[in-house]
Amino acid sequence: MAGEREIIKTTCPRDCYDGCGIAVVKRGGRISKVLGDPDHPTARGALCGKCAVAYNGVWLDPQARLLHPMKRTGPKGSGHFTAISWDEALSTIAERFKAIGRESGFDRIVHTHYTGTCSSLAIGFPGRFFAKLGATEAEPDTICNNAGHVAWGYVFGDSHIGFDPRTARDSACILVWGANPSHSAPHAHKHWLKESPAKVIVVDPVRHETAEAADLHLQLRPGSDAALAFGLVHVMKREGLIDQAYIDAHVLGWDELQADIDAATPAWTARQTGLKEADIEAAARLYGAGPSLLWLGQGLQRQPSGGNIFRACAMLPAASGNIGKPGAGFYYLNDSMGIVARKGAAPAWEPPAEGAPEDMPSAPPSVSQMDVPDLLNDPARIRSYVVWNCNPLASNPAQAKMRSGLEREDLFTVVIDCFPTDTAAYADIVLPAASFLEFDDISTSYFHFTIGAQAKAAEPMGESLPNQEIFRRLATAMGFEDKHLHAQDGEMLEKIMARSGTGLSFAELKEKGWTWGTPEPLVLWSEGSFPTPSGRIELASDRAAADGHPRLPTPEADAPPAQGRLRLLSPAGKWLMNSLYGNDPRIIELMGEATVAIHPDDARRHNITDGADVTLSNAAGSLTLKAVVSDIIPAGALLTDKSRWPGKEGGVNVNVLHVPQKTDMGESTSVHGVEVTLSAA
Ligand SMILES: Nc1nc2c(c(=O)[nH]1)N[C@H]1C(S)=C(S)[C@@H](COP(=O)(O)OP(=O)(O)OC[C@H]3O[C@@H](n4cnc5c(=O)[nH]c(N)nc54)[C@H](O)[C@@H]3O)O[C@H]1N2
Ligand SMILES: Nc1nc2c(c(=O)[nH]1)N[C@H]1C(S)=C(S)[C@@H](COP(=O)(O)OP(=O)(O)OC[C@H]3O[C@@H](n4cnc5c(=O)[nH]c(N)nc54)[C@H](O)[C@@H]3O)O[C@H]1N2
Ligand SMILES: [Mo]
Repeated sequence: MAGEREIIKTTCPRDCYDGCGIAVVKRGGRISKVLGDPDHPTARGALCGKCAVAYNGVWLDPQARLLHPMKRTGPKGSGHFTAISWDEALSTIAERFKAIGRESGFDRIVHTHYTGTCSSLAIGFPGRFFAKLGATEAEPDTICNNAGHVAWGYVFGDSHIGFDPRTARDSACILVWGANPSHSAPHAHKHWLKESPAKVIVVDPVRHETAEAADLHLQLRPGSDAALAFGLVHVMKREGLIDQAYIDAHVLGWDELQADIDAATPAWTARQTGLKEADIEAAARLYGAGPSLLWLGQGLQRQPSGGNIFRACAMLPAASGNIGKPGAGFYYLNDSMGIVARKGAAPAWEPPAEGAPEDMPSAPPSVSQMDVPDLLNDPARIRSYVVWNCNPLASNPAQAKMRSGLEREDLFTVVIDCFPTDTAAYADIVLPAASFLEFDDISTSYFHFTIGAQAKAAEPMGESLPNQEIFRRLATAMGFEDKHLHAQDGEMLEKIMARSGTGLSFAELKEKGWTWGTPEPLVLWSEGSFPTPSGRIELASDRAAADGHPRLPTPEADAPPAQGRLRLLSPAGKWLMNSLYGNDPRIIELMGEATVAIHPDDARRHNITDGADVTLSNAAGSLTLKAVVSDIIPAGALLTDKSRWPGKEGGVNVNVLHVPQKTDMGESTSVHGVEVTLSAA
């Protein structure tokens, strides 16, 4: 019926804390507008700026999307392809995989994936295929947050159970440490933080919008966070804000830490961090008095000593007993659905794989994303690179080395994406993925306890298909008949809902659009037992020691960069979602030219004026950006944004400078520890 208006409720599946509800407006059967759902508690009727633009821009634009399977016709990187049928694409891939398996073993097929879309089936189902194949996995979290996971695994036994944000109504203090909600969780910045009665403290080298709006901003030197954590606990102890009863019942290692805590006086901490003693004391008093929430950002652990920093920060809730009471808690990530279902171990995005045979090949060891640039250049270790749900040429470290590896004629590269990314230009075969507007799925937030339906609002564009359908077809092409590789979406969605603890079927969820996982706020960790070997919070960890780490967190701060060098931070920007949206013309306009913020003292020292072109260089590469002279960043540090499309920036983005140095724990990225020299271009 021409012109008839229809609203379809769905959920944003981006890798974002917010997890907004969406209202898709259709007219005459076509999507006319993608809006925030007015009834969704996070979205409140508005998408964030970037999604509002891109979901009504490139996501709806057939010119911008990948529409057909394609094979390469020009040199790698040229972007010359010709459309082929699904049958030809899948049989080409299957033949190459079988030949590689025969000649070298299936572990020479390396697949890399992350959170391009986070809805349950689209992110979880393809793993079944690669497990059956026996391919090597590039460890996904090592590009993002693995140091924090490993560290909090030692301390709390689980890094996927935090606090319920709804409990903030009972908080006196919220400490946001190394996260920038104004960019990475825009709705949490706008509503959650502003509406809670709590005082907000931000610990961040950058005076971002959330820091600007906070009651107290501790603008410390990057990498000095462990020293600050010890300093805060020192003051809490001095002021009688330690909860000895909680420690006696639930904490291991407190006594062993006393010498270091006593030595971390405000004067010492101020020297290590560059902060004022009075600010350190004020923060400790506010946090220690509680009830307090502690949010550790993913930016915080992207440092060479990110694991130690996380273990040091864990002392704050453990020592002050800010755990397991209304308004008190700590948070890194929430596996919202798993927590609600109280089923524990299996992540929510993993649909139950009934029908998986017992005789699956044992998985070859995964490789860290920090080793991928070298790996791609080593024909003995990799013959095929399969990229899905990520864009490594934009996001991975050592961009120049990534590119030279991708140029190898003998590397059979398959890229599955919705858009023709920089990485896709190097593929032998490109497969078009359907967008989240084009198939049913389930999407949760990793902050809020909301569970959302992803509802199909349009047919897949061109010949594109959802990830899960692509991998069912690939299984067929390989001759894999196992039932779990051919499970249908409807059946898997119902199974997820049956486990969800919400009591809803998928059809009911779709009707409502979204639901709270539980009607009332959850007070997490109130039982006081932790899934560690001792059942306590292990500030002292024998497991860490057995893995070659110190038994205890240490109060070290990173040394300031060597003479002439500066530390470059490249966290989440406002207009991109990792590299997503980097091809949207309006977004490109809104972002403007890529800039680097330089403190006035450093600018003077390097003879750089505001607006000048400057070149940043290190062993990995060099990059020219426009200087913004500003004290938004402390002296000794520089600030730019991550993840523009290299092809739109003359061939490189900030990751050309990203040295793949591994974090102290978890073999993860230490991108906020990158050091560069600075000169006028
Ligand atoms: N310098 C610097 N670099 C960084 C970071 C940093 O802080 N600084 N942060 C790092 C972090 S935290 C992360 S998580 C990584 C992220 O890095 P990536 O995982 O590479 O993330 P994206 O760049 O967003 O790439 C996701 C891709 O998935 C595609 N996609 C979207 N939906 C679908 C779908 O349904 N199916 C398929 N097959 N594809 C889809 C998108 O079009 C996009 O090209 O980047 C890291 N890189
Ligand atoms: N708009 C937008 N939103 C996003 C993303 C995006 O690209 N764009 N990416 C998504 C993804 S994949 C992720 S993982 C999250 C990440 O979101 P966040 O958890 O917020 O992490 P980052 O943006 O990497 O960095 C957050 C802050 O860490 C600070 N930081 C850097 N070094 C240090 C340090 O040494 N000490 C302290 N205390 N702070 C430090 C940075 O200055 C920055 O302000 O955001 C998600 N949301
Ligand atoms: Mo991330």
